[in-house]
Amino acid sequence: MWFFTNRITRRYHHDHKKHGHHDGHHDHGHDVESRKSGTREIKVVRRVLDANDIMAERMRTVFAEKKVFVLNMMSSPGSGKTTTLQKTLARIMPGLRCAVIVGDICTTHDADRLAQSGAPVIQINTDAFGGDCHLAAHVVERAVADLDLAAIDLLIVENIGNLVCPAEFDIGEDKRVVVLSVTEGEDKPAKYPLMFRECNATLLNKIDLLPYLDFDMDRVRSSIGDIHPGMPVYEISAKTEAGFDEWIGWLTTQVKAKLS
Ligand SMILES: Nc1nc2c(ncn2[C@@H]2O[C@H](COP(=O)(O)OP(=O)(O)OP(=O)(O)O)[C@@H](O)[C@H]2O)c(=O)[nH]1
Ligand SMILES: [Mg+2]
Repeated sequence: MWFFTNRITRRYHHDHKKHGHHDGHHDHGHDVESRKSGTREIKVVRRVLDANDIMAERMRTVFAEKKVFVLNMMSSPGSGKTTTLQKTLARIMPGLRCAVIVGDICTTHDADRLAQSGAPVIQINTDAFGGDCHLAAHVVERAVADLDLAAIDLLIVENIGNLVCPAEFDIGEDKRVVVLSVTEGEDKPAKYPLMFRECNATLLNKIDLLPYLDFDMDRVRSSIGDIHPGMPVYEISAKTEAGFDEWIGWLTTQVKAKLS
C-alpha cells in the first residue's frame, strides 16, 4: 500500500499564535490575552470565530471562482466517514474530479485508505499542536494551497472525529454532512443538536447492523426533524452500499448545481 503514499501530502497544524493551546479547558471560541495593569489583570477577549469566519468567506470566494464544490463531512470517531467516502469516490470518479483533505490527530491511516481511489489526498495531523479536535479555516486554507483547484470539481473534507467542535468552524464549504452510525444510539441528535442544526444532510450509517441493535429509527428521525426540519436523512450502509443511490443522488445534484 505504500505505493499510494506519494499521492498523499501530510501537513502538521502548528500555530500557537492563531489558536489557544488545549489545556483541558476547552476555549477555542476565544483568544484570551492577559495584560497586567497595576495589580489588576485585564483580560482582553477576542472572538477567534470571527477571524475564522472571515478566512472561511475568503476561501468560499476562491472556491466559487474556481468552481469547486466543497463538502465538509463530520461525525463522532468511527461512525464510518472514511468508509463512506471510499465507496462514494468509487462511484463518482472519474465523472467528478475529486480531491480529499482528511483531518486526524495522528496517523495517515485514512489518507492511505482514501488515496486508493486515485484522488489527491492531503492528511492534516494536529498532534504537534496538542491535538486540535476540529479543522479550522486557516488549517484548511494551507492544505488547499497544495491542491490544483483548476483540476478539481469536488473537494471533500473529512473532519476530525468529533460530534461537537467541528460544527462550530466554517471552513468555506458549500454543504455539510453528518454521519451518525446506528451503533451510537438514537439519542445523539438530541444530545448534540448543534451538529444536526448546522448540517445539510444526515447519513444514518451501518444499517446492516440494525438486526443486532435496539436502535429506534422512528425516534431518531423525529428527533432530527425537531432539530432541523426538512433536512434529508439517508439510511445507508457503507459496508453493503445500501441506500447509496439516494445519498449519491443528493450529493451529485448539489455539486452539479454549483458547477453548471
Ligand atoms: N458493519 C459496518 N461497519 C462499518 C460501516 N461503515 C464503517 N464501518 C466500520 O466502522 C469502523 C470505523 O469506520 P471508519 O470509516 O474508519 O470511521 P471514521 O468515521 O472515518 O473514523 P475516524 O476517522 O477515526 O473518526 C471500521 O471498522 C469500518 O469498517 C457499515 O456501514 N457497516
Ligand atoms: Mg476516518
